[in-house]
Amino acid sequence: MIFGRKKKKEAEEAVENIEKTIDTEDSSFDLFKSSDDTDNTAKVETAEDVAENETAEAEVTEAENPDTAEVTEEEAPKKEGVFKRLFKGLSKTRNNISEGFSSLFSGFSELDDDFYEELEEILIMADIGVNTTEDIIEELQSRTKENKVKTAEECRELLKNIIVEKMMVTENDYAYEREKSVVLMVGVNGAGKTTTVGKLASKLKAKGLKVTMAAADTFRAAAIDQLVVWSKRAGVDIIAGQEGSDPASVIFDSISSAKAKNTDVLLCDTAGRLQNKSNLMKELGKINKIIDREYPEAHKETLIVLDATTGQNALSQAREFKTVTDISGIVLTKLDGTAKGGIVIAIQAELNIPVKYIGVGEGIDDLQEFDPESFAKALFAEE
Ligand SMILES: Nc1nc2c(ncn2[C@@H]2O[C@H](COP(=O)(O)OP(=O)(O)OP(=O)(O)O)[C@@H](O)[C@H]2O)c(=O)[nH]1
Ligand SMILES: [Mg+2]
Repeated sequence: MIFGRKKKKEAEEAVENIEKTIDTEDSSFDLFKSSDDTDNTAKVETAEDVAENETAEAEVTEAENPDTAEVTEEEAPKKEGVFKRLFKGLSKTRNNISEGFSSLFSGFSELDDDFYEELEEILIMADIGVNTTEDIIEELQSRTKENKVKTAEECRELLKNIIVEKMMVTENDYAYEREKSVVLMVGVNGAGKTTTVGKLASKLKAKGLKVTMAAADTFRAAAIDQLVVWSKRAGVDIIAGQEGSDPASVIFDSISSAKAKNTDVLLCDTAGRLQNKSNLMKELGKINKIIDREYPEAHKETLIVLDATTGQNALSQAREFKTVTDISGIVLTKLDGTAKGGIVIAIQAELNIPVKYIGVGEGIDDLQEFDPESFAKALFAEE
């Protein structure tokens, strides 16, 4: 334990001050309602309650966890190349989309209306979305004209290029890795936030960065435990409070710890579900204010974690979050579990936010920086 009662008091006061400035009005955030929303009401408490709880920050380090090596070894997946993992992770989407592509490109001898109609159907079936599909088709029609392309087979490369151009991530989108930074993981429950914090911690550590996790989902004890397990797997430090403690004070303490230990990246897990949407938004607001005030020099990155298997619903979740917090990037998880991986294309084209990471499995190595070229290559079944 590194924080004494004096520090605790400081955190409580900081959080209290922030709370006073936050509007408590309810907003229309229906995505967060769930059938058991009322079950856990008593568990979330305010900053004042934290003192009574005597929140104990647990700092779990590699040294304190002798079983770290064991966990890593046991769960170490077979090392595979990044592209191979992506290729495998996209197999459901590829089966869906590329069989259509094959018959389209080999079945049509000329680029007539039927060709474009069939292409449109394939793209929409893969969840690329109506607007993005229309854009792609229009662009393809104009480029085939421009390049005097007459056969369907020649069209393939043009289509691939257009799809790659729709995806907007650049090297600059990972600039946070080169600065002292705070990464906030947000999203609805079950999207994959905690898992992504774990995978990302491991990835950043492998790049030689010093990472600390903040367990700011204090809503359920299981959420804290889950992140502690990931911290062991990734071999990084974690700052956690007890169940029911104030998430903003966990963030406050994590920032103090990150500064003291010269941490490069502070990765913050947040709750996906509270009693209701307004609590969740209020909590995010408090967390944001604490970061802005206590660590203004840090590069702030807010990643929204979206479950690709929820398809177009993921898009509306992102839109809702966008209304309450700045989002700098998207993490699209569970691409391995869907045949509609085309959502990757739709989501960035429609939201104008880059997909920075994709999840292609549950293992620690199953998070990838999003690479449009490799994605298109895997989609068009080229190995
Ligand atoms: N197949 C697959 N499963 C994933 C991926 N990412 C996360 N999951 C699984 O999705 C489930 C939910 O993930 P969590 O990380 O607990 O989700 P969360 O957003 O933290 O959820 P809450 O804490 O309830 O808000 C877990 O069983 C994960 O293993 C992925 O890329 N592929
Ligand atoms: Mg979680």
